[in-house]
Amino acid sequence: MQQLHTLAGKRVFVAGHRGMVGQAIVRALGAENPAEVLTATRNELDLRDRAAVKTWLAAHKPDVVFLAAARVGGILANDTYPSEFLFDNLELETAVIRGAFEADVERLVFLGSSCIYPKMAPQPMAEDALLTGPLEPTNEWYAIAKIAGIKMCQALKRQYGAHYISVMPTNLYGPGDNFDLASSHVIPALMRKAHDAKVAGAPQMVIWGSGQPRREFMHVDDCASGILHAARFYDGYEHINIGLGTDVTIRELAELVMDVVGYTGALVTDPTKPDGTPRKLMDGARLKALGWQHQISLREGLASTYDWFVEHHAATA
Ligand code: GFB
Repeated sequence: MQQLHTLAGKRVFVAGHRGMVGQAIVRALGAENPAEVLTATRNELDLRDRAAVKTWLAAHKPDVVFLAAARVGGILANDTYPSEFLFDNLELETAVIRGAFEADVERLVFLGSSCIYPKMAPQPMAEDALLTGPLEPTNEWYAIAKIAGIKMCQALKRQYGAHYISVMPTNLYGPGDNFDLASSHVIPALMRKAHDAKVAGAPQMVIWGSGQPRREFMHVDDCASGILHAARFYDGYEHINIGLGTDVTIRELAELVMDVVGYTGALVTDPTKPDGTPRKLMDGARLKALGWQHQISLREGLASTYDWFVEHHAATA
């Protein structure tokens, strides 16, 4: 496999290094021998502020940028705060992607999400399913912002030949995730619910929706390795999926989480909460053809994430 770009010896800016994916990219970058990994906290730099980002990039001169910063959240947060999910992400993408280009950043990797695909996209979802049908209404605001980010990279590539690419990870989980029940994704929510129910000796725990939707879940360290692989081996105009090829129902996931946590109560569904897209399974053939393979099974990943949760959150739960 021919390596197109190197990270070795480069000044690499990870935008969003405090988030779950940003943290995992920083961990994974260690093995790539970059000259320096650059980061900026939210207090140091508001990534939505185009002038501030421009000044920061001019001062720090990165060669490579990973854009892992975004306003993100689970199905309820997306559904409740459409304005923030749309505006914050558009502002941040414009400031960082356009700013990087103006600052002569040679390589940029923009991170999106599997929700960019139409609600009823054929499964598994290949890259060319983009913009072939209506989006899932609970997260169309976030999806539109992420599609715009893909288009920003494509516009700069088409007009100026920029080596800017977009990678679309499937649903992620792992250490550093958000475990707040109102804003989190399903895995941290179920982990917290099962843990709290176990500690309280509660007879049951509740899952949102019907339990029937299917999702594909990837450990964030696998995702970071896929992102770095794409950074080195992919320079296409189209975005590239990062998936693993298997999915489970939310009920199956809940049962697996309960098993990992050691909670033996009953499982109850709450039909007043949204199901979202019926199925989201990625076609990861493009990245696989470039020699990448995920390593961490769902059970193994859930077990290590639960260990992390117990160490970092459970005491305050
Ligand atoms: O992870 P999640 O919030 O995101 O929900 P999406 C996945 C499924 O789990 C939905 C169900 O069918 C939820 O109804 N679910 C069951 C729960 N119990 C719970 C719970 O306690 N908390 C949560 N959060 N879900 C998001 C998008 O969609 O996925 C974003 O809104 C983004 O835009 C992200 O793309 C990856 O997969 O439905």
